[in-house]
Amino acid sequence: MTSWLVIIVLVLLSIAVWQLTKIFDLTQVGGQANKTQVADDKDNNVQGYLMFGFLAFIYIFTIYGLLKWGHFVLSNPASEHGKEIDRLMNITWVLIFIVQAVTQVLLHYFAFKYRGKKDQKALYFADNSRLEVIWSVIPAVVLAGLILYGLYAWTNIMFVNEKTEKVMVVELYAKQFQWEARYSGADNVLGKANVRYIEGVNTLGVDMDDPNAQDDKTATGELHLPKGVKVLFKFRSQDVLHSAYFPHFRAQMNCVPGMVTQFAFTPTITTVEMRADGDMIKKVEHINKLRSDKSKKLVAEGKAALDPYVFDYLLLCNKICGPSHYNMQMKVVIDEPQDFKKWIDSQKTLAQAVKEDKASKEAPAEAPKATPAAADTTKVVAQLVKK
Ligand SMILES: [Cu+2]
Repeated sequence: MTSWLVIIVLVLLSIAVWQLTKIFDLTQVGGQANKTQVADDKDNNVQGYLMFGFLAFIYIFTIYGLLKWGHFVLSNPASEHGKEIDRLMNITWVLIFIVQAVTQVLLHYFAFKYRGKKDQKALYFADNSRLEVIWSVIPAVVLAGLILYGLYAWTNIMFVNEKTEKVMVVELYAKQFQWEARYSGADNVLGKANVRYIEGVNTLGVDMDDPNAQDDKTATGELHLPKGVKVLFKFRSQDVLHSAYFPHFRAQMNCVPGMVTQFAFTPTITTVEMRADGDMIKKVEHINKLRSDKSKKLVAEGKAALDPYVFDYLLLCNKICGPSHYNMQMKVVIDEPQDFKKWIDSQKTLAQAVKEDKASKEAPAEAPKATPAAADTTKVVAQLVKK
C-alpha cells in the first residue's frame, strides 16, 4: 500500500514539474530568449554531446555491473553436459558484447557527427546494395552459426537411448508446492501412475497392481543421486505447469499436467566436493557474512539469530505456479555411488509403505478393546493381584 502511495505521489510530482516548465516557457514569450520551438545549432550541439554522455553511461554501467554483480553467476557446473551449456552461453555473451560495443559506438558517434547544423542539408540517399548485402549477410552467418551450434548441443544433451545407454530412471512429481521423487528400483522401470490412484501414503498415484511398481521407492525431503551415473528424469505434474530447475546442473524442464516430459544428466561433483570448491567457499562466506550482520540486528531486537548457511544443491520450481511458488524446492544430495547404494537400500519400497499404512489403519478395528486406558487398567489390576 505504501509503495503504491509513493508511486502515485511521484507520478503527480512529475506531472506538476512538467506543467510548471510549460508555464515557464509561456512566460518567456516576447522576451529576449529563443522564441522558436525549432532547435538551433546550440541545441543540436548539446544533444550531440549528450549522445556521448549516454554512450559513456552504458559502458560504465555495464563494467560496473560486471564487477559488482559478476560473482553471482554460478561457476563450475556439476553435470557432464553443464560445461557445454556454459561454453555456448559464454560464446553468446562474447559475441553480444563485441557487436554491442561496435554498433553503439558507431550509432552514437554518427548521431554526434551528423547533428543538425544551420544551412546544412541532409543527403538524399536511396540505397546501396553492397552495404545492404554486408549488413545482412554478416549477422545471418553469425546467427546461423550460433543456432546450429545450439541445436547440436541441445540434441546431444537431450538424446537418450534408453535401450543402449545405462541410465537410472527417476520420476519427479510436481505439485503445489512440493516435489516428490520416485526411484524405479531394481528393474529400472517405473510402475504406471495416475492421479486417480492417489490415496493415503500413495501420494504419487502409483498403480500398486502394476508389477513394475512393486520395487519403486519414493522420497520427499531429499533427492539423492549417485555421482557419475546418468539419471533419466521423468517429470509429471499433479495440478498446474511447473518447471524442474537444477541450476547447478544446468538443467531445466517443464512439468506439464497430463504428460510426461524428460531430461537426463550425469552429476559429476558430489555435495561434499562442491562444498570444498574454492568459488563455493567464497559464496558461502559471503552469504554467512550477510546472515551474521542480519543476526546482530535480530538479536538486538530480542529475536533469534539466523542459522549459518551450508551449501546444498537444490531442485527449484521455475514456473510461477501459485502463492508459495517461491518456496517450492527440494534438497538434492549427490553421493558417491557406494553411499547412494547405502541410502537407497535403507529406504522402504512404496508397496511396503502402502501395506504398513493399511495394516496400521486396520489394526484398531481388529482389537478395539486394546485402548491405552484399558491397557493401563489391566496393568494396575495385574500388579494388585501380585501383591
Ligand atoms: Cu511450481
